[in-house]
Amino acid sequence: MGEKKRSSILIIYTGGTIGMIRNAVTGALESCKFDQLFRHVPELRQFNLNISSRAFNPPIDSSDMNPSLWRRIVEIIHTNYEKFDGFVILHGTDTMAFTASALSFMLEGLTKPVILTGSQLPIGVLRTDGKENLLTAIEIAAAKNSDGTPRVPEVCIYFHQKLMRGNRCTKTSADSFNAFTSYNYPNLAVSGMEIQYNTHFIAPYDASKKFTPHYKMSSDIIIFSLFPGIQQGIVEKLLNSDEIKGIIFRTFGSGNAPKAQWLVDALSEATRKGKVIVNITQCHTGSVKMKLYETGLQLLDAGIISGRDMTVEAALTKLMYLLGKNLPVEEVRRRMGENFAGEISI
Ligand code: ASN
Repeated sequence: MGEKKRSSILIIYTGGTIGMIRNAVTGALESCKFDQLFRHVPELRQFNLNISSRAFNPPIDSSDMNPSLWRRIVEIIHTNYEKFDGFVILHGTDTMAFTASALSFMLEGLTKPVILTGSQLPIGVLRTDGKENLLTAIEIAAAKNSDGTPRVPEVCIYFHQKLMRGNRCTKTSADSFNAFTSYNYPNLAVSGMEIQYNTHFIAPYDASKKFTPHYKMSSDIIIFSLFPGIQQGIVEKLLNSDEIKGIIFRTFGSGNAPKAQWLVDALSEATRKGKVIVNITQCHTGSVKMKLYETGLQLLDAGIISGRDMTVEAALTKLMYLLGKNLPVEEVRRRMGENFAGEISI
């Protein structure tokens, strides 16, 4: 009888607290090399897996993450796609939800697990959350269905016993181990003594999908958040700016904005000039419904499109991805409402 082939997992170490050590002079946490990080997890040898790694040199604090580094991650996955069964990305928590969202669009047609994880305490610290996060993320990346297909063929974040769809997550705590929440979509798995997969909510494996990595992301974009008392002059300057092609417009409640005529005029003028403005609520849960109130309806009339229940991270990176394609504006607006990678409830 032939032996079952061991699964192969590629770990991509980008940096983050998980791999940091404290500078004895300044007291601040600084990134360390991948080998040092690995020395703290001898348990990795106990896996019946082939584990390889690639590392950013130097590793970064995730506040320094940017589209060209997303491209580097995509390139690593692209060139190693056939060789590995799953990918684990070690990443700082601060911008992990942005990276997970961006990757969910850049890795079109993904049929393998890409699991991002990290930690709140460095892996060398006694009470670290990094070990459990890393070990379980690897287990999930290698998990197979009884027919040999991957259990979770999508971009996810695994953190503090929860597996979440990457483009549905937000970092919600700066200091709790339970740092991420997926408000508008159920967790894909929960790990206790066993890992309980919420199969119904996981993207099904589809062999007919063709893996198509994308590399272009446009940064001609801004997040703009409303607040009571926002000033006309400042808003008009922003909306008139020629550099800006897309705006994630953070509104109140179910997608409402003040009734002030100057605001409606400025928004209408901006959309008329070809800017793509996406309405995302400042609330954590629920969805934009612009037809519910007069204060939302006027935005619809101004040409603003509904981001429905997308996270800010998902809406932002989806717009970066679509604007990067140089499509006609109307097509960008239409496609913002389509579901690409489970980021939006239709
Ligand atoms: N500043 C760190 C980072 O995002 C925070 C962390 O990883 N917990 O890189």
